[in-house]
Amino acid sequence: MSRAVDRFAAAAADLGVDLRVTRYPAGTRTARDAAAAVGCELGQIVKSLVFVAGGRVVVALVSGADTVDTGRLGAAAGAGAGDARQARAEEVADATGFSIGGVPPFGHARKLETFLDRRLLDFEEVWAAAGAPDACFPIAPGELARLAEASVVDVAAGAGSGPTAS
Ligand code: 5CA
Repeated sequence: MSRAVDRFAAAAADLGVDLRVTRYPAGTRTARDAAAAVGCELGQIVKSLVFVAGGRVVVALVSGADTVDTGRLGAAAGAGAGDARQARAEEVADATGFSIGGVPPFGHARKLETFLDRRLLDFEEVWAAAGAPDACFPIAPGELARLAEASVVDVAAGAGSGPTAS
């Protein structure tokens, strides 16, 4: 588990950033766990969710308070609306190199197209997983978008002016 955090820290260092990773013995596997451990709002936790859209693996970074509208994500990824589904656990591990609960927002085993939901920009600081289900780091959302080379889009259910979630 520490190895995964080291791998993520090395990936961040390769990008020229020195992130402040904190380990939480109580665990940060879910967004709720992470918010409780960090002591921040649920909305400030970044969920790094992996999807398969139009046959490609993509990453959606969304607030812990939100869910992804797969129709919007599919459209953002240029797949047919509705042609996006959440990746299975083994697909997540294969594409990112990390296990569910610890998947970081960047620094993946393969370069994956990444979308950051605009709602995250409402916060000054957000917290994301750092490779393991007990490790998180704080970051300004704009900096997160830059490091993840993410497109800023409205993919949260109910967000923005996209099609209504069914
Ligand atoms: N460490 C926390 C906060 S940073 C974290 O990683 N949260 S998360 O939301 O990004 O990761 C958990 C997510 O993994 C869940 O929201 C859920 O969408 C997804 N997930 C959980 N179990 C499975 C599974 N068996 N297969 C695919 N996805 C899963």
